[in-house]
Amino acid sequence: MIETDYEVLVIGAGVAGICQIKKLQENGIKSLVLEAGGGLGGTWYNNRYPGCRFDSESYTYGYAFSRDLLDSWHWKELFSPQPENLKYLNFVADKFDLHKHIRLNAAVEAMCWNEAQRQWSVTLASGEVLTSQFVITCTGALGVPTLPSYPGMDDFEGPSFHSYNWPHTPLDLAGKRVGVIGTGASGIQIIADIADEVGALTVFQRRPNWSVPLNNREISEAEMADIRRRYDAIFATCAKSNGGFDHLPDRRGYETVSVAERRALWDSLYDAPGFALLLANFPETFLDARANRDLSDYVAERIRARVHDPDVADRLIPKDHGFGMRRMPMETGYFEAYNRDNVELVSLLETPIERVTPTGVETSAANYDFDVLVYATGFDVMTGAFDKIDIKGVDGDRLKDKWIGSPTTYLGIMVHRFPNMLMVAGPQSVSGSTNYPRAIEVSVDWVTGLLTHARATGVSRIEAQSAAETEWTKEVIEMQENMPFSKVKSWFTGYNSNIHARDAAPRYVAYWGGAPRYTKILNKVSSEGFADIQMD
Ligand code: NA7
Repeated sequence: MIETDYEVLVIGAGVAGICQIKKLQENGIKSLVLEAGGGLGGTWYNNRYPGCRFDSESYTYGYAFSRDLLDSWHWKELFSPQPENLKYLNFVADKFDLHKHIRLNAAVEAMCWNEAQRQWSVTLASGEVLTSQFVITCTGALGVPTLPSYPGMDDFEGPSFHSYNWPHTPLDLAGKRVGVIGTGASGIQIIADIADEVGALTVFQRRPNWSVPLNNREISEAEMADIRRRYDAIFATCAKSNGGFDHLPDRRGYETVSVAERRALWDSLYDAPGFALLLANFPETFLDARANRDLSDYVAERIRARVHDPDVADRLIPKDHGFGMRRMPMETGYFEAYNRDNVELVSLLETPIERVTPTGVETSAANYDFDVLVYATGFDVMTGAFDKIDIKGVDGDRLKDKWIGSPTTYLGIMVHRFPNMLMVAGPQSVSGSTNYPRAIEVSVDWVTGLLTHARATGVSRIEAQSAAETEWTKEVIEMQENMPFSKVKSWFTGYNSNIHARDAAPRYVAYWGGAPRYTKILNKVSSEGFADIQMD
């Protein structure tokens, strides 16, 4: 029997929620996780598409909070695939006996702040209402998929779905005619993975993305033993890196090294694992327009060398943004897929989709027939999960209304007039811009520290002050505007072409000041006794 009064309700049992409930239980806080899905794991429970895997080195993605956990898990690949990642998260829940603190199939529909009782009423889809002193949202960054609005989408006769909703039961694609719309991180993983299995694959690409090899491989027992010995050093590097990765930039100075030396570095980074070419490069290649052009030219050359048809290669090379200026998908054999006879690239910039028909897709130039149609068309990022819940704070103010243009927060963790609501990996935190779990653990510890502080000092209501929220949001905007990609439309800058209101202006949904700066700010706030938070 689930009790109705909790000290803390956590929403979401993904990477953040699992970590958060562990820390709450450790501190003896009466708490429960409410998870909408039929299993824990969040992103790694939901995304079941072929080719779905980490772009972060696996050993930097696992939790760092327990030495015993680090010592008992073997990452089998440098970039672990979805089924293994889900297994890992279940392993964590088993190991720390967390399942009993997670309620599945418990979608939260509404949350209402009760000022007199100083508590939240949380309404589930079933109609059940739970009350809790605090709510911690762990609702994830990319969990609300968005579809295009082409006429006829409902008429397609075969299976059609968003990449996030890929069927959980096996879908046999052998010999099938498959259409994939979208070439972001998800689309690129799918395309490369299924190209040799399907009968015919048609890729509908709007704006091409820069993409470089993931360079995945297996991790042997011996290498894993070595990783375990080096864990402290690995996490120390992640803490120093702006993106929270095991890659640090080359600070020799772009202009001080010869063209041949730059080329040698780029050749080695192109063949190195993960985001090396982006993060272990000269910082100037990201920050300085000329250096960025040089690197973009280099990567374009590598693409041309891999794609046999020069026209196809040209269509795959971005012209509207430089290397690293949008979230870069990582690939394994993606460009080679276009050398296959059964794979065709359709550029929607040249021939846009006009409608979906019962048998396929009609562009301005041709009709394509499919057995299966996949929409890898992205997400309502960062704020989407909040908009799905009717969140009412002081005097019934709606969070959705407050965030209508762009969100405003204090540290990406609290919102003025929404007392006792804390967000882990929320909008304007550093999570959206970094290696997710590294930032999550920092936020979870901070949030848990705040709650234990409130508990110890007999505080029952905490609220970010309005001025502090304004200050933080100003910092978030400033950091984004300083980014060389601030004018490039992508989810990094809060755009989504499939949501009318999110296609006109940038939104400030992530903190771009880097993980070290963010951590330093959080530490300062807690060491100074949370001065910007009203506590009573
Ligand atoms: P992304 O990165 O947002 O990519 C979505 C892709 O879908 C992108 O290529 C879009 O083209 C394309 N798209 C979106 N809407 C349409 C319409 N209406 N018509 C045609 N093409 C469209 O989402 P992903 O799922 O790939 O990756 C999300 C994150 O998951 C990723 O960043 C990682 O953090 C993990 P566009 O570029 O907008 O022209």
